[in-house]
Amino acid sequence: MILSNNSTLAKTPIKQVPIVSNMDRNRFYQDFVRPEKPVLIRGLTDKWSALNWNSDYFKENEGGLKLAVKMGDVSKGERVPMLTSEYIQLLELHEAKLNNGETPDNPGYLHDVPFFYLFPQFVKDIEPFPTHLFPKWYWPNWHNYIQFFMGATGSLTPLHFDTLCTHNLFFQVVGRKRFILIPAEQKDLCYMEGWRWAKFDPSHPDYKRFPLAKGIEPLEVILEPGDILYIPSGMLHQVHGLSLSISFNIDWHTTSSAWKGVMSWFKGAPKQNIYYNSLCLAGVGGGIPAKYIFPYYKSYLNYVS
Ligand SMILES: O=C(O)CCC(=O)C(=O)O
Ligand SMILES: [Fe+2]
Repeated sequence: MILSNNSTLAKTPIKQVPIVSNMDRNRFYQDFVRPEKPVLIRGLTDKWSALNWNSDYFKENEGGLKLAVKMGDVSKGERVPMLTSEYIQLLELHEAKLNNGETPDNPGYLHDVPFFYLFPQFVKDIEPFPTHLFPKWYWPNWHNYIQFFMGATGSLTPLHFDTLCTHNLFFQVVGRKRFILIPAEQKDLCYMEGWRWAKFDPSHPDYKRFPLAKGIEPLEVILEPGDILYIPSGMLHQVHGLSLSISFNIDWHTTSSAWKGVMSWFKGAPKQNIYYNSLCLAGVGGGIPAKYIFPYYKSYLNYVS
């Protein structure tokens, strides 16, 4: 019997990001940062009390400060101010409706907020923190560089790369997320619109509209609570919330990625990027301590989102 030719047309399974338990500094830089390979790291956050966060705990500790929740497409989006505890309650209600078979309205996405800078009272919940994975320049007040995400099942961040061409360590705290990653060198196959967002959607590929995208080689990974994902500088990523999810990242530079960021001026990066990347280069590469740079860099934490 001749096997149906369809079997040869079946999509090759998407490549998975390697998973390692534990990571020391030398291995991280040698095997992953320098060769720009993504990796999922387990076993470095086991002691975090943040893994048990809930809405009552936020209510007791947030001190009345409201954060901007993005409505609609996060790459554009209007913002609505909300208490963290109010928003998490809204998310819990949303999840209950989904479990009930209803189709609730999109509850918005708390996206890219400098949460631990605004609420240092929560820092103890993410200690001990694996600072050994970061360049030493970031060690004093490491929590100031964190950007925070809280969202519902079905939350989506469309395909993009991080605007300063930073490396990214992404921490999953509550719930699960799926990442699709595309190597930086394949950016031009993704139909970029503006500096960093792509028109191509790797989870619903439309090869008629985007024929060049047939050439991309995506990777995939699902993050569980306590997981850390390393995304190399310039790598594109699309992010799907698979449940109610709380996560955060730190975007950080090495001397070499900060240079790349400064030089991105010649590839069409916005001029503010050159300002922030020059500050990082002066700090990480030039040895100027963070306490002198941070006051100028701080506005990036609101600019990025
Ligand atoms: O978690 C998300 O929805 C987006 C994450 C992201 O784009 C990032 O960490 O750079
Ligand atoms: Fe990103």
